[in-house]
Amino acid sequence: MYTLYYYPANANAAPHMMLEEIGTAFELSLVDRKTEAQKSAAFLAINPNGRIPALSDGGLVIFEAAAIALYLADKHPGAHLAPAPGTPERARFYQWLIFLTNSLQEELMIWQYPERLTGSDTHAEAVIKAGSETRINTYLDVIEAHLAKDGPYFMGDRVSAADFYLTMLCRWARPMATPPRSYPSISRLLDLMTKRPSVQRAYAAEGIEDGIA
Ligand SMILES: N[C@@H](CCC(=O)N[C@@H](CS)C(=O)NCC(=O)O)C(=O)O
Repeated sequence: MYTLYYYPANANAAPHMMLEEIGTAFELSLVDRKTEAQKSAAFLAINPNGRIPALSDGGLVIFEAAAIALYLADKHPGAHLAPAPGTPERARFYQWLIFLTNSLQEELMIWQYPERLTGSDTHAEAVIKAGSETRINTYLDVIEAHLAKDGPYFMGDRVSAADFYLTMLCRWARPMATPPRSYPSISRLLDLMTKRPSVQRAYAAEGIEDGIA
């Protein structure tokens, strides 16, 4: 059985929604950030980066949310959460999922925690945060243009792991001056995703009560 190591609405959310969508058996294991449990020796043995999430599947333990998402999609092909390997659609799917995790997610980390880069330099912190927010909006522009042309989902008419991933990231971006919800095609995708029972079950299980994205 799978165990997903999580903290509410952290980077575990995309794998968690996918586990619900797949309908497979899994259990949740809380890594309590309030007590810095992600930096405990026990959790560092699971993810040496001290970051959430991680997934265990029998003897296999993996970290990185996108890697977990890809693993789950491949292990459960009947759920159709990724196009078949070796196809042009799969290439396009890789493009979007890697863009989400490598560009948008990383930029969101900088935007949320600029002080991790700037220390006590509050002027630098403000500069970094503003520059980061501009870059996030540039990435959202790219996603919006794609979804407007070829949506409503990343892969057209069929939901995929990339849509769960974007839903997770858009929640984090809600406090932005120009948030994801102000983009019509992203908002349409979020409306579709937040209506899914799997998405609602995952966030409810994590104790999220202030809306999903
Ligand atoms: N690239 C990693 C990022 C994971 C990550 O940064 N997780 C955050 C929560 S969303 C975390 O564990 N933060 C705690 C910390 O940095 O100490 C992934 O996608 O799994």
